[in-house]
Amino acid sequence: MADFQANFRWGWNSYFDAIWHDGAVDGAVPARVIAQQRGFWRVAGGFAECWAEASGKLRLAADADAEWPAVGDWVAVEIRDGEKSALILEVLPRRSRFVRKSPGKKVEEQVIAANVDTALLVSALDGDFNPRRMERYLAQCWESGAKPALVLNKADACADPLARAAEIERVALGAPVYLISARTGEGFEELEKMLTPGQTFVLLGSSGVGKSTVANRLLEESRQEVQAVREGDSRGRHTTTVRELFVLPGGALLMDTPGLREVQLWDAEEGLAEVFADIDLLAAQCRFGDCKHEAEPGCAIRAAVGAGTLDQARLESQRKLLKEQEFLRRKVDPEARVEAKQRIKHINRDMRKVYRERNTSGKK
Ligand SMILES: Nc1nc2c(ncn2[C@@H]2O[C@H](COP(=O)(O)OP(=O)(O)OP(=O)(O)O)[C@@H](O)[C@H]2O)c(=O)[nH]1
Ligand SMILES: [Mg+2]
Ligand SMILES: [Zn+2]
Repeated sequence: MADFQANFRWGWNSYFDAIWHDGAVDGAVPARVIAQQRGFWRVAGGFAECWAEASGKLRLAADADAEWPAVGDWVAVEIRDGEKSALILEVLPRRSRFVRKSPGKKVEEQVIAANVDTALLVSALDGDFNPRRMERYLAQCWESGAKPALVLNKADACADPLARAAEIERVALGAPVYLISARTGEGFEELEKMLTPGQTFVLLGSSGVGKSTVANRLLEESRQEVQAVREGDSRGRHTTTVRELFVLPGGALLMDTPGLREVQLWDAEEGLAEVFADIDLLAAQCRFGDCKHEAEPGCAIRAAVGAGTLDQARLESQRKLLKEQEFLRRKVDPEARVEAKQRIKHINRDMRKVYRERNTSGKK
């Protein structure tokens, strides 16, 4: 019998409880993957924590990258050597998953964070601020099944942080925006209110935006290494190299991640539709159904750009991202793509519904 009480500390909930009872593996206990290193996974649960290996059966079954355990996954493990090591038997179905293109030439997806409830999409208000990049993160987030929260860090290093926040609000379309400084602690009270115990959060963003500094402040200790950004362009130095899941003093779970080099959108068709919902709504008002928003009369999009209610850059950003999607689609095996999509689809829909309801009821 698994020690569920101890698992709640690691984010166990009724969703996984139901799955566990449906197909419980004999003699196995649930565990959460909290770190990963070359063929080993650090797992935590009712038995404290230890390093685990993949069972022979899992090795055989996991032919695609995305089927291997990822940080944040709940797995069924067999405990060995008096809780000194474990064997991972299977990966429980994921509630949400952040994917990216596998490194290298292979066109395959790789899971970078699993079972995240809310993604903290971090950007910094120093030299490297870029709302267009935020759109990519948002698309990826909507596609993952996690909710987004936009975090603007380094408020102390910016002459007009409120103007920047207003700029991001236009991209956020209702997702909460937090203005903070991990250096001074400004804005952390608000941020911490959102970090509900038992919920899983991931810090995502480019290198140098201060993800690990935020993590350290939330952990109330210097657990993660931090390094100064480059002088010229405020870019980071890729200080954090592994993904790791921590329990915060308040009971929420937080994953720090290495800075993303470039967000390669992976199959984010639905995510993109969410991110640019404002543009699609406008397009529905164009006189012609097949309006290209170029020189057609009665174009609602051009009118909005002219009136200053829609940023031209945002419009271009949408086009660029859609083109990228089209490119990927042509490269990926269509059958694998459909299968992967169906697995995540219903989860996505439910999450968005919850999110919308919350949004309209005025809560963050
Ligand atoms: N002025 C200012 N500097 C900050 C703030 N937060 C972080 N920094 C600095 O930004 C630099 C990068 O911080 P990190 O926490 O290492 O950034 P990171 O996002 O974890 O970077 P990677 O691990 O490379 O992805 C460090 O010099 C931090 O001290 C802040 O709120 N204000
Ligand atoms: Mg870091
Ligand atoms: Zn138009």
